[in-house]
Amino acid sequence: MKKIALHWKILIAMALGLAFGILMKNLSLTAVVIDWIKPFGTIFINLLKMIAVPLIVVSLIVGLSDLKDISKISKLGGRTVLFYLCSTMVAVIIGLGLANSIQPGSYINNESRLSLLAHYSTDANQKIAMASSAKTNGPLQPLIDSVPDNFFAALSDNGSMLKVILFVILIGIGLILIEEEKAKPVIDFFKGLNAVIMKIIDLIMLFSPYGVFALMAALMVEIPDFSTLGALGIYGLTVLLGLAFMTFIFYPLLLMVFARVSPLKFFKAIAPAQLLAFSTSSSAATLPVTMECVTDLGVDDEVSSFVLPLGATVNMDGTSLYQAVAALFIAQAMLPYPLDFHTQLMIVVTATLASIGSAAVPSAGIVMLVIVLGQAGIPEAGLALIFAIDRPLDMCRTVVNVTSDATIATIVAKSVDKLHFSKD
Ligand code: DAS
Repeated sequence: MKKIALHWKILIAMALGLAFGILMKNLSLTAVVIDWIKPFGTIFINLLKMIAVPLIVVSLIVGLSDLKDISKISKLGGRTVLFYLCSTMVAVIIGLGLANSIQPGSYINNESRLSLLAHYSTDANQKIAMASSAKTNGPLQPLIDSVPDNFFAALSDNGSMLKVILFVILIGIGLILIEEEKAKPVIDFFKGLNAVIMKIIDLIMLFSPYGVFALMAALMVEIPDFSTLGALGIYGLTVLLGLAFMTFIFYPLLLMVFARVSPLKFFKAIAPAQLLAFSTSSSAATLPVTMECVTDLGVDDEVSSFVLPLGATVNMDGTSLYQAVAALFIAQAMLPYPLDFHTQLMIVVTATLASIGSAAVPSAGIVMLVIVLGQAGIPEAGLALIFAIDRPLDMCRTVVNVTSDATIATIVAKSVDKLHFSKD
């Protein structure tokens, strides 16, 4: 209940922040908001940026070390991870496709864009300078750039997240390859640290209604007109369009092709899990109900008890689609040049990996978005632009995360003949 209460507090804070910002703007008291309210929004964004790198490092190591069991259940493990990775990459590519064609960031008029840049100029100018220098490198520079020469230096630079992720993946592989008794204490340490970091995220989220209020009020005061609000609305619709495509086109196709299962029956069976995912914004909180729903559907416990917990940890199609759209929206809104193909390819890789590292808790996706933005050279300050409307999108993308897990559990069950699904 606490999580749902926080839910509504955040949505109410959004509305109050919007009203308060407009009121202060009309009373010509914008300086009060900028000096006394906006700092709480900046602090909130900094808290999210603070926890992002420790979260990706620890949750990736824990996620990868869970794969250690997979080598034992080889007939399930390989195809499960393959389906998870493919569906996540499809989600990112759909997100990029929609964001490139709809161009939500272009709906911000130039005056608002300049004002956004003025408020976030240091961050944006740094990225613009980095991007122009990067242009002069050779074609294999990205490959060189993904190998850290100093892991700890990479940890301190959001632009080197792929270096951090590569090193962490090597640690995970090392943990899988060494003897069980040597790996266990290390895995237990990281599992404990993961629990601590999740608790820190819980605490940060307790502050989120105040942070969202401040961000929304500051946004209303700083933007010269409502074109930015309109652009935010189109950004939100772009995310929802992508999530709807995944839910009503992509997964039904997968179910019909790979499991010969009627999408109608499937959705009827998993509706309770989708509703809980929508109201809690947490795949982890929804997991017990997701397992119940797929069992009722006919998926054998042996499959669901392996595929779903892994999916709740490493498979977040809704989150990765959202991260792709959000990254492009911020780039379109704050950078004076379009993102080239290589940078967008980088987003596919980082968003896929970031969604593996995203925790199954509310707002995990926007915490991990820091990784995607940093690696793609997009100003992280843009988080302030989108955080104000993040919660409703989190509710929807969590539904997609859960739907994807249930879809793939059904397909894997069918592939090992553990699906006792009555045909239509
Ligand atoms: N709320 C996360 C989940 O539980 C998803 C996200 O934050 O993107 O799946």
